Amino acid sequence: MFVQLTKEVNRNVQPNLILGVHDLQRQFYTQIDGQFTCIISMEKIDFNLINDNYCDCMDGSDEPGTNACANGQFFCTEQNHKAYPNVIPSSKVNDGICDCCDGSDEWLQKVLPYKLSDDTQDQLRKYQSPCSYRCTTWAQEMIWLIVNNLNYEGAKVFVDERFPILELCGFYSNVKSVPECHRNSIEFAKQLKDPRCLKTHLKHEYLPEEILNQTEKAKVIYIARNPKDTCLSTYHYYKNMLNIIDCSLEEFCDYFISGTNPYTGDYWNHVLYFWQRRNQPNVLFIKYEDMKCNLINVIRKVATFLQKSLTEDEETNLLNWLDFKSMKNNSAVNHDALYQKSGFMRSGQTDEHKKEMSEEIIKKFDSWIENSLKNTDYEM
Ligand SMILES: [Ca+2]
Ligand SMILES: [Ca+2]
Repeated sequence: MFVQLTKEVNRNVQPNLILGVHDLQRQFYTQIDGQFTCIISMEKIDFNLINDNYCDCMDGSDEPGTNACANGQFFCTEQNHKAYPNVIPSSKVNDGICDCCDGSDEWLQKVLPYKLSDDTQDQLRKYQSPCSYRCTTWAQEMIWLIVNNLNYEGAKVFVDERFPILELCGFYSNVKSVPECHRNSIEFAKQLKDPRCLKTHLKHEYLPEEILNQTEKAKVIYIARNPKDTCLSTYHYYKNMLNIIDCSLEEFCDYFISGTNPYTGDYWNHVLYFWQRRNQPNVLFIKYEDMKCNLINVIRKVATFLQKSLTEDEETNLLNWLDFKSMKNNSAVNHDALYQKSGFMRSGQTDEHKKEMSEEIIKKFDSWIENSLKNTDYEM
């Protein structure tokens, strides 16, 4: 049962039109003769009524990105995270609390009249809008736990405080509302005790020379992801979180392929630099897609690389830790109910680009990939 809100509403609050949509439902949000067909209740409405902050469809499907429809659901822009919810009730959209780890549910950046101190927010693990990016990855969590001898108690601390992302101060240095580990990431990393875990997306030229020439004892675990998915995820992050771009996906793909991003440089320079050094004793090269297919295998590789040995029980516990959170938070049950079928989340985890990129973009990518890999032994 879906109920239209009768309160006075402000139409035409327009977020990104496709905000709040599950990857597998994006295909429905295509304009045909200026109209949109409600997904389940099938009424035809004007396309401009999508996300205009008023519930027009009986099934609520015209308001994926707002809280206008009762019983609606909002899908976070980043839908691949194991430790955070991927879908939340619409009532939590723009309520001033960051529910999605990428903050995409708080696109109005509403500031609540009461402001909890940063310490209190940390303690409660509840963060107020404007949100900072808090998504983590399996990799960050898994590596930290292996390095720290499976210290599950210590793993309750916000992951970016345990495992800072070096470049974030470049984006957040003047933003008071984000935690210290983001605003002042380099200084924050300096004061951590050994063994330190540091994460970065920066091109290798920006890394300390000692790491690259192996004179330091530091080890590098490099995680490569399919360039199309990397491009898509970067697009959403820059557009919806950092708000530093305002272009179409197609334009961003051209930019990605051009290799001129000042932080990451050319994708293939980035990946192939470490691929060619994958047999060095201080480098472990992993593909993101392998983590999805065979996590236990990757856990074993990482443990061996870090000279840790895990018993069978410890391996199982670690797998459960990573998996338990996913079971608890990814709302698979909700998805199954929504699609009246099981298994959607599983298929939605890889090759995300196929749902958002046009055939033309994919062709462009494919020929760029083929050309770039001509004289290499890299396998996609
Ligand atoms: Ca509407
Ligand atoms: Ca919220």
